[in-house]
Amino acid sequence: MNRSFVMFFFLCCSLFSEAQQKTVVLEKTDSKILDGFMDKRFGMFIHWGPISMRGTEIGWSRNHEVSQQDYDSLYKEFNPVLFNADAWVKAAKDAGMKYITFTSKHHDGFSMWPTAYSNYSIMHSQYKKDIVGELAKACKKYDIKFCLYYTVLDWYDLNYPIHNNGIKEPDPKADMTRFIQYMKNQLKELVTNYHPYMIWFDGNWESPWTQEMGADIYNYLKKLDKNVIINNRLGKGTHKIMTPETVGDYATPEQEVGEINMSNPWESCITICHQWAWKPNDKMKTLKECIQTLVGTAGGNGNLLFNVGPMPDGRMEDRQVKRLKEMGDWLKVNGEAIYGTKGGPYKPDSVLAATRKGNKIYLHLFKKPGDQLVLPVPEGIKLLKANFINGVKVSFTQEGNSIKLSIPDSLPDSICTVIVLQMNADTIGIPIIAKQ
Ligand code: FHN
Repeated sequence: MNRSFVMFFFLCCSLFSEAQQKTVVLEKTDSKILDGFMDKRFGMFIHWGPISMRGTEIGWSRNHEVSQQDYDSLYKEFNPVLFNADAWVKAAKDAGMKYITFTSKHHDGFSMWPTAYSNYSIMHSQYKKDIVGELAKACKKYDIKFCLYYTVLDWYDLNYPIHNNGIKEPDPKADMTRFIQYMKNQLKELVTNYHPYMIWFDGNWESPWTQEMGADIYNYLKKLDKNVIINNRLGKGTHKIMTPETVGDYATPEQEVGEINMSNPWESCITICHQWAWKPNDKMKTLKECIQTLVGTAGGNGNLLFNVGPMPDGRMEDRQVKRLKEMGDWLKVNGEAIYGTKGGPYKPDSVLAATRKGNKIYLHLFKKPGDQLVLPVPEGIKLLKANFINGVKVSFTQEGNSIKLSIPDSLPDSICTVIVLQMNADTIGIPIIAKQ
């Protein structure tokens, strides 16, 4: 076989394997790492950037409520002198949150760290400090996992073919190959300089982005850090659930509590107010809504990524910090029924959600279910003991596969009362039960 043919053959093989690498995910995140992520149950999402100076939505208000020219010049005035990373991280810690996911770059293309690959960054604002780096340091100090949001679409960078939300026709002068190299350069900076525990991708829905690009970036990141957790918004397709085509490690239902799922990890991202970025006088969720949202996600075997939008001066709103602290106070009493648990076995409904750990089932009552709570149990499962999480006994009877709990006139916690059921066996094997 002559030499040139052999060289041509090996060239084809290497091109094929490189092309292959771009289309399939080569090495998935270890399931033990994902289990550890799911045990955390509760994280803080933070959407912040120069647009907070206008109080309109990050990315989406560009060329809408705010002219493109005005939006793209905001960074020149942006100077959040009251930004204090320790204060933000402490607010998350006091809320009982175990990780923080921060918008390093949103759809407006503005980078909140000293990237070497763009002048459209925090280092070219009035502020000139590394916001991402400050947050990473504070998370390490308070033992909170540091995670980063990074957008796939970039309406600012001219190499990305769509230059504003709503534009359908890609710009023929754009260059996706150069844009993906820019993305890889920035992601390498973020991973090697800040070591994020998880990367939360977004913006995978526009036409220039393909499944192959998503798989290529996933493989690229795994070469940089095989343990970094990656959400399911790198490939194309639905965010709500994992499918065989999904590129990423977990599903990301948005502004809703996800469906119970014991097979695939998921995390609901939900705002404490209405807008992702700060909006003056935005309507904030009640404490009941906040806690029942958290319990509903845990009851469905998912995590809650709960979003706050800091103000233009760098502070989080007092009222939001107070609301988060109230959630933390509830978790101080009831945290064993949330952290490190699995969802179920009872499917969440309007009356209750359930979580479980070892031989214990935790019933989270959203409201009084009447004087009795009747629950089915599988063959061979016996209830040995029942008490409120504050230790007060709950009387019960069991007849075959049905247990009856006597519920007192008033529940110890009007927002969400937890009852601990001690069973005669490990509860993880109990299949999901939709109560009659
Ligand atoms: O367009 C973004 C939006 O601004 C926000 O970042 C949410 C958070 O999940 N994700 C996208 C909308 O699905």
